[in-house]
Amino acid sequence: MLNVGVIGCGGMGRDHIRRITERTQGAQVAAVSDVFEESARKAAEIAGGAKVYTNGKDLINDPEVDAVLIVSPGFAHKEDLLEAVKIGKRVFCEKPLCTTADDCKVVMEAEEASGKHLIQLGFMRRYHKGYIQIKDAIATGEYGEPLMMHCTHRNPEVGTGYNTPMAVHDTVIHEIDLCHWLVNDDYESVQVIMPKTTKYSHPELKDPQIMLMRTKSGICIDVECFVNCRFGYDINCEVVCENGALKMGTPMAPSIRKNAQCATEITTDCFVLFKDAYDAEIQNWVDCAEKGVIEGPTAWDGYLAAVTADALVRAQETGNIEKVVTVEKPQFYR
Ligand code: ISE
Repeated sequence: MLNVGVIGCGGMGRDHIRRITERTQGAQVAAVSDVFEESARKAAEIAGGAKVYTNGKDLINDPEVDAVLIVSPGFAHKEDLLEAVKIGKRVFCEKPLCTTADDCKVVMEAEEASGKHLIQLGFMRRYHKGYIQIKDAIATGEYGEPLMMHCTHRNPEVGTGYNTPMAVHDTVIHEIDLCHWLVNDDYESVQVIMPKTTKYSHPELKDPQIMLMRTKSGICIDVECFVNCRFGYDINCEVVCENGALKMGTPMAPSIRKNAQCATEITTDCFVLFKDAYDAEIQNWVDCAEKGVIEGPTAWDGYLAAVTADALVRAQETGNIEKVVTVEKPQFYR
């Protein structure tokens, strides 16, 4: 049984605690921590009475904690990641790895120096069946080389605190990770095109946006990001290859005929659409602990996502094509 310590007991933290307690095989939540003690106590109850900490460092160093799950706000990740790596503890960290590319690099270098693969990053879409089917189909070689990708990332609405850069950091960050993983390539440059803004937006948010990314081998990716689309949480992906186009299947939902209409429901909630993916990523992380490996997204993926996101935010401001400049991918992550 893997004893997991969870740092961060907000909504997402409680969701992971519930998942591990109710659905994950071979793991249990042994300790939780939150700067707000009351939040930690409430979360500990979900796990049937886990130990309570108000400091991530103490939880990480608890000898009864085998592995750590970091679900605190992004700005707090670096310190806990470095502490876990220092003592050789496995850690699952929700996105982002850190809030700046420089901090991501520091964490990546610390992991490399430890000589052990310890960090998995929470880009759960890699565990979604529809994307796995596309990746497997590309790998057969039957469709030739991927040339282009068309993606949409639509949210029904966002709060008034959501601004233009958040379309990159909060939303398209998923496609940044997913697209390079699907085609096994890294990014070379990005650009952002701003269409007419919807009346449902506000002065701090340009919505929709079209984000363009070019990979090193020349694959061109367009992502329509539209976070006030009003009609649903609508995620689509098509990879156009030399001998065929692979479009992700729509979620399994009945098509209902009524009132002279034929309709299929679109969910409005990302946690509903990706529930199975979240379950699968945590199960995979737990299963891999026994083998001492990381199969999911790594600290390199977190670093690449941060550098690419920075370039996209620059492109939002300049309207130019912006280069994605990373350090060379270390042998350790190849
Ligand atoms: C949120 O953080 C997510 O992860 C959702 O997948 C995304 O659609 C939403 O825009 C983000 O705010």
